[in-house]
Order: sequence, then structure tokens, then C-alpha cells
Amino acid sequence: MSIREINFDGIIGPSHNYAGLSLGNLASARNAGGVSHPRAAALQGLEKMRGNIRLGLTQGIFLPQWRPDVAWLTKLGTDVGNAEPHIRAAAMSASSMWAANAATISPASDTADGRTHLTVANLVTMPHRSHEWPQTLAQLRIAFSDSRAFAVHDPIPAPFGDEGAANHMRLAQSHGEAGIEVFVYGRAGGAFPARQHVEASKAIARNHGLDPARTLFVEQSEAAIAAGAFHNDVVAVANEHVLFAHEQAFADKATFYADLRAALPCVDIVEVPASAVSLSDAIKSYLFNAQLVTLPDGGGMALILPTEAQETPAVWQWLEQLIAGNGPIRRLVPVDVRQSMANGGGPACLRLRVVADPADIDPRFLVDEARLDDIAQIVSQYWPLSIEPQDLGDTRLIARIEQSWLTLVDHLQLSGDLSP
Ligand code: SUG
Repeated sequence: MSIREINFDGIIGPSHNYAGLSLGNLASARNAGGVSHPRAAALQGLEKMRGNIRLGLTQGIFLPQWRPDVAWLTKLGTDVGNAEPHIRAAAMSASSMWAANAATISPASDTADGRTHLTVANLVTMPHRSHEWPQTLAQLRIAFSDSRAFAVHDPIPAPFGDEGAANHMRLAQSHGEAGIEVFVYGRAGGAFPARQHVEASKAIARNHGLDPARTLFVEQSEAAIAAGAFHNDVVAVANEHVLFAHEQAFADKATFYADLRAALPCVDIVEVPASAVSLSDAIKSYLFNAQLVTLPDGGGMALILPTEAQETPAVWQWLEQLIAGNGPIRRLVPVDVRQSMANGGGPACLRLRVVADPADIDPRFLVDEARLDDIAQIVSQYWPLSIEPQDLGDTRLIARIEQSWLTLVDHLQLSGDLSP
């Protein structure tokens, strides 16, 4: 095998629901109280993975988390029967599906000790996400247990919020070469919280052993956060030598672009002007929450976008013009992840990118189409068809969610390693 980019998608868990828990995430607020469809949601996620495998990409998975998170409720001195509704909803959240928030990854070619470094995200800003990291860390420690190839770090301590790869971009001539790592942080002050703290980003860069000359700390624009871009990956995405970003993504784009060009002369910055696509259309359509991937065999790059991008005229027109030109992005691949989108999670939120040799990774976390078929079968048999937020305390629903998880984890032969 060889070094390549692997996309690890979070399998959408059986408790997926619309409780409206994420302040600053407009989709989550808009759909609060709606009826969710966990089975359809998980199948949509699996189909996205299948599509990527068919494009010739290497695919990994993370498992859903045990819900309700009894350990967290116990620490709060309560249990699922007695918890107040907002605490119960937080304990039931399936938000770990958005694997872009699982961790920050620095590939071996960027680090001082030549190992790939991973720091699990603390997600402290949002209560329903703040209790994800222990179960995420448990999975990272299994999937990346080979300590010759990987170093897995504990979370950055509170109060320095860290949201993982959603606020981190890496640019390089090609995946396997030394890259420039870009940490995008927010500053508090607007109507919505900034979730990524600069001190968390700096700590990760130090702990990963990054070269300061090849590391940039860039402030996200307040306008983007105020418009609902609660993570940088809602307004920008990078792949190899390409940065694809909205004109209003960064607080000081001139300095950022100049620093980036100095550090990586081959960089190609594809900027979408606000006159063509407003911040509001970019965020509604999740144009930038695309997976920008390099196709094998010299096929150029593809954007794997939510179908919502195709349905937003200004966005689609701009994209059609883009691929008609001679730029690096050659193909548009719309995917239906509407159940996740309704909670503010697009194709890019659902995946964590790791540049590594698949041979070094625990094979239980890698999938081909046959394994996806098996997972889809379990989902179709066990995952609830629908959930209304007021049902979250229902004991039959909870029993079903627990049974779904146990069946999947057992099938993937991880029940010896991951316990409720
Ligand atoms: O943290 N939504 C997630 C969406 C995360 C998207 N990730 C990236 N952009 N990388 C969030 O806001 C909604 C939960 C609810 O309302 O029930 C939620 O957590």
C-alpha cells in the first residue's frame, strides 16, 4: 500500500434527531422540533461512501456513539429518566456523525517525529458536543494504534474550544509531500459563538511538532460567523495545492493569501466573489462544505457537493462556469445527505481526512462496497424510521437505539474493544 488520503465518515447513529441544539448553526435552528429519519439518514451517508469508493477513493468509517450517554448523565448527577429535556436531548445527540469535528490530523510528512499526529477535538463550546470526545478518542486509539505510525493526543484542555479538522486546512503539492497547515480560529464578539480558539490551534501545532515556518494561524471573518458559518469548512475547503474559498471567509484575506503563496508557490486560490454567490447562498447551499478530492489516474479534482448546491441557481451557475474553464476542479458530484444537512452537516462535515498508509490502520475501520452492504442491511433492519424530539425519553425508543448500536458494533467485531 502507499500514502494516500483516506476519508473516514461517521456512520449516522440511530438517535439522529432535530432538537435544535446548535446556536449559530442556522439549519439546526430552522429544523428544531422537526421529525428526523435516522434510517434514511444513515443510508444516505452510506451511499455517499459508496459513491466515493466508486470514484476510486479510499474509505474509512467511525462508529456512532453509545446513546444516551449515560456516563455523562451520571457525572451530571442525573439519568435519562430524570434529566431535564435539554440535557436529555444533549445526551441523545447523534452529532458524532460529523467526523470533521472528531480530531485535527497532521500527516507524517509535516511533523517533527515523522509520525501522523491526531488530536481529538474537545468541542467544549456546545454542551451536546462536549461529551463526544471520550468515545471518539477510544475509537482513534484503536484505529490508529500503531505507535510507529501514529501519535494520538488527548483533547486540549478547556476553556480553549477546539472543533477539529473543520477549522484546519492542509495544502501541499501532493498529499504525500510536506504541507502547509492552516489553522482557522474565530474571535468572540458577534451574535453567535466562535467555536475555535486560537490558543487551542497553537497548542495543537506545538504538540504535533509542526514547523512554524509552514504553519499559519488565520482568523475567520466575523461576517462569516454572523452569517452562520460556525466552522471554517462552511466557507472554505482545501485539497493538495488548491484553496477553494468564499471572498468573505477570512478576516484579512490579503495577508493570508500572501503568506500562503510565499510558503507554497504552487498554490492555486479559487475564490468565489460575493457578487456571484452571497455568503447567505453559500451557507444555505453548503457550496464549500464539499469534499474536494483528487481523483486517481490523473483525473483532476472533483467537488462532492450536497444536492442543495445544485438547487441554488447562483451557486450552480458559478460552478458550471468553473468546470467549463481550465482550472484544477474538473468534476461536480452532487450527493443527497439531506437528513444531515437539516442539522447543518454537509458532505465535508461527515468525513475526517487522514493522509496515511491504509496498511497501518486497523482494518475494521476501513470499508469496501461489500462491508457497506452489510452495514446498510443492519441499518435497514434496526435503525428507527423516525424520531420526534419529544420521543427522546421514550424507553422503547431508547432500547431500540441501544440494540441498533450493539448489533452494528458486534458485526464489525469491535464489541470487545468498545463498550457502552
Ligand atoms: O456542530 N450540528 C453540528 C453540525 C456540524 C457540522 N460540521 C462541520 N461543519 N464540520 C454542529 O453544529 C446539530 C444538533 C442538533 O441541533 O440537534 C449539530 O450539532
